[in-house]
Amino acid sequence: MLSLLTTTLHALSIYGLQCEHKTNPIGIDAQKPRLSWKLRGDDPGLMQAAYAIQVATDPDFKKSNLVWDTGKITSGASVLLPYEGKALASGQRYYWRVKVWSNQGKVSDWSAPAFWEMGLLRADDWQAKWIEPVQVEEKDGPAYLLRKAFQLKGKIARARAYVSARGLYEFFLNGQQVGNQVFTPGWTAYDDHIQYQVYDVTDLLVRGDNAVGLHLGDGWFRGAMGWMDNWGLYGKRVGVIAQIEITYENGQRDMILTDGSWTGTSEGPIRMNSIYNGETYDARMEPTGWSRPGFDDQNWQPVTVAGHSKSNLIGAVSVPVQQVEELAPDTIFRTPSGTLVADFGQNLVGWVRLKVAGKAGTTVTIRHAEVLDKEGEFYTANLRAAKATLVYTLKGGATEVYEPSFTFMGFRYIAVEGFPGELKPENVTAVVIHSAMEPTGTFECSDSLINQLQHNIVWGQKGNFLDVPTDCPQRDERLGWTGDAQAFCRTAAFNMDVAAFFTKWLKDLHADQLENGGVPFVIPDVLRNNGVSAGWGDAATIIPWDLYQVYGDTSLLSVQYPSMKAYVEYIREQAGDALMWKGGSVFGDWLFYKPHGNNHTAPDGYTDPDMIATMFFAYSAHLLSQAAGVLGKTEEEMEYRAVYEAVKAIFQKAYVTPSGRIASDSQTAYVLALQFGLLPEPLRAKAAAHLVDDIRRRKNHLSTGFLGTPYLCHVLSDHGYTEVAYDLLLQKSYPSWLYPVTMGATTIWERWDGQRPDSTFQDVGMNSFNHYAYGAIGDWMYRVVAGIELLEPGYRKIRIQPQPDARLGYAKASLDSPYGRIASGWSLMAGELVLNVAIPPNTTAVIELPNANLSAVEADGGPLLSHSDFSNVQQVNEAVTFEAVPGAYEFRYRYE
Ligand code: RAM
Repeated sequence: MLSLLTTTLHALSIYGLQCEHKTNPIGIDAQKPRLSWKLRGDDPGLMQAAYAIQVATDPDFKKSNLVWDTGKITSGASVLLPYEGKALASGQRYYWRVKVWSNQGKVSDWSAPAFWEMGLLRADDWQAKWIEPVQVEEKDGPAYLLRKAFQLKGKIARARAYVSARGLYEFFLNGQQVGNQVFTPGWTAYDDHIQYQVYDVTDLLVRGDNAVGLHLGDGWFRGAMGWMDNWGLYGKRVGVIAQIEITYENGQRDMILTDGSWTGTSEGPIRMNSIYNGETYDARMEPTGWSRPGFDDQNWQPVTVAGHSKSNLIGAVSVPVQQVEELAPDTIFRTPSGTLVADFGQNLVGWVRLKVAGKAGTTVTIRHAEVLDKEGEFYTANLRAAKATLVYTLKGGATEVYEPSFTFMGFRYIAVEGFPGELKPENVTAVVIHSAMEPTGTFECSDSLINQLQHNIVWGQKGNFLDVPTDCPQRDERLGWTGDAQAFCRTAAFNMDVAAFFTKWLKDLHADQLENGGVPFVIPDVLRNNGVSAGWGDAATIIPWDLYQVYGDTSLLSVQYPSMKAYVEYIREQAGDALMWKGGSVFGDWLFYKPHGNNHTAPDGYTDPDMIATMFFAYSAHLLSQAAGVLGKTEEEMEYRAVYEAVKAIFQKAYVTPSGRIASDSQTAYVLALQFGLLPEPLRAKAAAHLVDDIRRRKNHLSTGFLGTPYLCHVLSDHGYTEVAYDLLLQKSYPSWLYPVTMGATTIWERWDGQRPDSTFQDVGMNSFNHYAYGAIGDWMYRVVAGIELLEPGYRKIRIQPQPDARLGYAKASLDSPYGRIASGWSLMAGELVLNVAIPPNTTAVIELPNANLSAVEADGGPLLSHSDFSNVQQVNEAVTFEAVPGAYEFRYRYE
């Protein structure tokens, strides 16, 4: 009895089963999908000693259904194990489960089964054809409806639909919209690959009469993207492909395919659709029942079959874009000039759901804005040419509910015109839309402004991770700027699980990489200007390396390796024998702080762009060399290390003085040189001191742009200036992170001074209020303030290294890592530091207690020295360091 009880108390179980970074994904193309799981159990020091995996075609896991049965494998591996069983078949669902043995001799039950389902693996699995409705080849035209009625002759056991579009589609069966995704099939480097989605439609089909409908808009495919007139960049015609595969209970199969027998019309309710400009919807034109059987489509026209390739169709890698949350307006009011405005209290991305009742033909217009101006008026000038307007015409009768299909807006405020009757909060709901990444991180501290900053960083991520990491979700841009993405990637990976999101985007990056290896400014590359800029193109090396670090994804590193290498070779070619990348930086340290007006004393934060380019050359060569090392490419590891060393030497010669001063003498110059390891040891402390001098001269203000900002506080804390880093973090006047917070920001701004203290705005040509790049400070808040750092990829080995500051009473953070939740939180009161730490199973940790005296540290209520879970305990200067096994711990000591 007693032993039974002990086993239950200390039960060992498994959770968090994932395949290819996703939970129960459907539509997997990988031939060897990779499997991950996490351990749960309260035995201190819990490690996995062995595992067994079973994969079967049926959840009963009968022997005859098994396609892979590893038996017991002695190994601690639990993250991204490639499937090694029998060949996987198109469209087949595979169930899998895991069992583990612990280092303490326990064995778990089999986990609850998870599954993944294969997509259409071969181009000839696609029997459907691309079809196109009769269409007007014009900008901002109507959306199209396509349909087909069909009969099914038996009871349905299983049905799947595989759907994609050149354009954006909504998919309907028998009058019902299928799935919970929006903006399908997503935005990829369309010339290279287009994603398709897979839907389980078993319950939506019936024996007898059925109908399928597709609603088709322009989206990113045909719509003009960017500020140039590039309408129709990927194709001037939109189209769809759909294949519904049915298995009857008697085992017979049927297929419903897009082909020449479908009909289509442009006479649907969406009269205008455009990502930037919005949507015009005439509800009087809704053809009732258009996706049901029995609908009279005799006025519709036959579609044409198009010969577009099917071999470029890939199962969706990206995280589905979904309606994630909803917000009601805080207030509805009239501006001084009389505009009727609703304020949702949060700058967000998505659209408004309108509920309205009125006479047929009444038109309601909704415009969107991020901010109000100085006079309290609705301000849309910073949207530039984007109209971001919804125009809805009522059909009349009962309450009508409308939300757009093929557009999104970045807004906090809406202006409503033509609303019949009084506009009440229940009439307008903001629907927040983004790639539905799992939240993985939390950060909180005693300072409410910093908490608001963290909130703003997270909302900047929500607003700009809409299938592609975009720069600004409101104006006529919304592009996948590479520099922004590399600056923010590590922070993003704390807040949410971005593994699949960036895996997808890196595939686009590789696809759109220029022939000479250069990486375009934006991915997908709609600018097509062959431009490459240092710090932007380096997304090719930085992001795969970051993802490898954070998720332990070695095969992603190996998939991206050719892209990384091509990029470094591109720079090498540009730099020539001199190894200096002259002219390599188009954007410099973008949006570094420049004082405005005449009454300033501090210089601006300008950094020589050529120097920046050579610094990134060195850094990218260094990352490539490290990647080569991980992948066992020893020769290339040596080769690129030599490149790194050579560029470093050239950099020092050209730009560094013997006193550790760097040409440009800007914060970013010191930050990049130190962060990228470009200075000889004796000059590092000097350079760091110059950096601090500059900050002090500016009265504790930063002056960095997109490239310097992510590393600024890291460099300070790495060189013993954590206090200065806190001075910057806590700074409330601009330029600083908290200044926008004091101005009521609910997201991160594009510019340090987007709105000045007198409420006037920065340059209207470029002033986004939802732009994540400067949110890169989040990484330092997690890694240094709270102290969650990794020592081995995937957080297999963790370092807990908080660096408290007495100006905060407490700070705490958590991260759901590939092995489970890591937590670190401290409080500092009356000179006593209390630190709580959680280390997940199957990892090890090094804990570093700052400012501690070994003999005086208490751990879990007793002396640290006699705690049995720690080893290698040492006093290293002011810190106490030791190794810890998985478990939860509390430390307490005088911190003076
Ligand atoms: C603007 C945006 C974007 C930046 C480029 C260089 O379009 O600020 O974020 O990356 O410029």
